[in-house]
Amino acid sequence: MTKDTHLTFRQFMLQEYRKHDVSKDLIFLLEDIATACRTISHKIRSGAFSGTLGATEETNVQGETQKQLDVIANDQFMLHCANCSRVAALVSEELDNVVWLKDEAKAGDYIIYFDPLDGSSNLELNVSVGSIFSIVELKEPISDLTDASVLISGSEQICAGYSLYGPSTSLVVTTGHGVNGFTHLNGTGEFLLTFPDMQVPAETSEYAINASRQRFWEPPVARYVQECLAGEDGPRGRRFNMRWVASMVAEVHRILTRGGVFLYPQDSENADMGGRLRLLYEANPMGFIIEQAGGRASTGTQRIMNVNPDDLHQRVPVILGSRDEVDLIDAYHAEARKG
Ligand code: AFP
Repeated sequence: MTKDTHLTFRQFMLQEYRKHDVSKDLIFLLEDIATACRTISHKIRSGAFSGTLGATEETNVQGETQKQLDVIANDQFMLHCANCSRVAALVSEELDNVVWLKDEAKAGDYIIYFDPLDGSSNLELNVSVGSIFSIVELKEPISDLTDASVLISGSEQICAGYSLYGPSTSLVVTTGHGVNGFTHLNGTGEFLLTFPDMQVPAETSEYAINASRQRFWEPPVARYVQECLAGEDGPRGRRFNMRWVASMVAEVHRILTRGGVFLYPQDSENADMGGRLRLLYEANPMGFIIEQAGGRASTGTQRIMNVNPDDLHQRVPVILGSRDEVDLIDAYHAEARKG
């Protein structure tokens, strides 16, 4: 691979500006986010030397122990996102409340939601982790700068993306005109377009679920997995493969690359919280990306991007990936509701 045969991130985004009128401010903001991701990638790769792979003594608002790199990654996102004068507010998995960067938020300003380091329990294992982000453009000014004023449905997103810190560092972005994947070229430091127009195949024979939670599953999910496990002799008439990385970014990247379905459903243990994964900075951006690549993203009962948020750190059930599989799991939920 050489630089000459691949568009740089900036070249690609300027094409998007010409073709789809993507705002230049959004392009500058995405370049700042790309810088944050490059820096986080470097800090993860050097974490074993700097002694930063382990935990802090703090817990975040979710009650989860923060890793040192969770804090470092959060600082990078805060620093680089604040660079854009159109950003009015930042919402992070690692922070209890909204950080307002302005005294008043105007129509056209951006709200950025992010999980700076998803899957951080994998850090010491040298297994892939990632950052996830979502951007909403305000249609109306906000006079009352409270946490409640950024509870905006995922259908309002104008951009979403993630960076995957794996054997190479990827940046995958949608601005609502398909999904494009870039790879960080060591040496020049640029993200180059390596996976244009990513598509989730409609059909798949691969699913991802934390099977250790089987005893808590609700009937539609138990039924779906049971039928996959039955293989050629079961109702699906074919074998299914299973994967579980415990890092949503890695699971979504696999689904964008070769198809599949990912489930973190509501179950009897997490029902009180509404599920496991967070709506604003995990489920919504991943839902937008998967839909833009031709897949579907559902809670089992509704489209994820149509969920009306009522809390900054709200959790939701997540079922996303190849369209036919998500349709089938939704149909099992509908049948279960009818009894
Ligand atoms: P962490 O960021 O706390 O490691 O959580 C990762 C995650 O939110 C998501 O990336 C995984 O799909 C899921 O949680 C893993 O959950 P399990 O611990 O049940 O495997």
